[in-house]
Amino acid sequence: MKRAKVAVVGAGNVGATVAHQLLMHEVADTVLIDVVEGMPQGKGLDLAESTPVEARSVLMDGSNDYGALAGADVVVITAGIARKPGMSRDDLLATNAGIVKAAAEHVKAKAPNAFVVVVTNPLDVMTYLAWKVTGFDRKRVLGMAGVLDSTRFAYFVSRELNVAARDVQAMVLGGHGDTMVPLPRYTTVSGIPITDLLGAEVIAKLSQRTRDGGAEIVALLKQGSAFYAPGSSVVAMVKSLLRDEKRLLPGAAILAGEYGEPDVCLGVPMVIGEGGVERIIELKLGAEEKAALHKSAEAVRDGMKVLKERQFL
Ligand code: A3D
Repeated sequence: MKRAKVAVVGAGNVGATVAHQLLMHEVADTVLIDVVEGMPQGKGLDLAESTPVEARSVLMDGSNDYGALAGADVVVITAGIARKPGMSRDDLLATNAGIVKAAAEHVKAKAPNAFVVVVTNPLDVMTYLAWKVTGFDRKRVLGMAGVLDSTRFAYFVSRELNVAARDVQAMVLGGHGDTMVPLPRYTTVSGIPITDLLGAEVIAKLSQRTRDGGAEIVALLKQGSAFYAPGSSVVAMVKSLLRDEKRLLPGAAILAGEYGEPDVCLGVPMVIGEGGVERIIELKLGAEEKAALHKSAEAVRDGMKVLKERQFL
């Protein structure tokens, strides 16, 4: 059987962490692609040299040449500029749009059958751009944000209740930003909704910490942004794609009217398998949740407007 191949565009903190976790979980042969001369080759070789001691049977490599995309089953796009303290996600938009557009053009030309998992911020807008530029079926282009936002929410809940983190399942929808929509009703500890376990005030506090989760880490690191939990979140999605796990995860999908939102990219629950985004689950939202999701979609549309003004779309 042919071994799966993942190409990770952008060999920075998130890209290298994704590659390391793909190695540790033996998911696929992996190539890191970056514009910095020698860096992806160095990280690729360093990773490869750990395979004997880790007893992992995967090949790891690095390249400055987008030709290395050839044969990739999944392309993870992490190339871009990371958010700096005090910088809003939207400040990143123009710079990262140029980088993602170029990467997506290469994917279209060199890996026309691949799934694309976008990580570059602002996430929902960049995923929409990658979808437009590749022209791929919307099932094949997805963004990673909801898994990260949900694992953060789950972690905060687990600490608050002093229960095992693995027993908490959280659901966070919407755009990856200040307008994300944590859903306490659909967040459970071994099936028990947290609304039965925690007071409204505490839930509101944990939801806000989740919304600020990225900024909290940026402020602590002083340089760069989170990469361990983002790396784990990307690998969960890649594994589900390549192993046809059919996991139901929150992810950024191109919507065509689901949740009443046409032509936008937004975080929704999705089933991920060998067909890509095989299904989008439409939850029955309350009026307040619906309004919050719509506000989130409008924030993404603001970013799309900037892309149009600057002729990226
Ligand atoms: P960083 O460590 O700076 O890595 C980015 C890499 O991209 C660098 O090595 C650059 O050299 C490389 N790069 C720049 N331009 C190109 C290009 N044209 N082709 C190939 N490589 C290029 O950043 P990071 O890894 O911490 O973050 C990467 C991106 O992911 C940023 O946009 C972050 O904001 C974003 N991010 C998103 C999430 C989400 O949950 C959505 C989480 C964490 C990071």
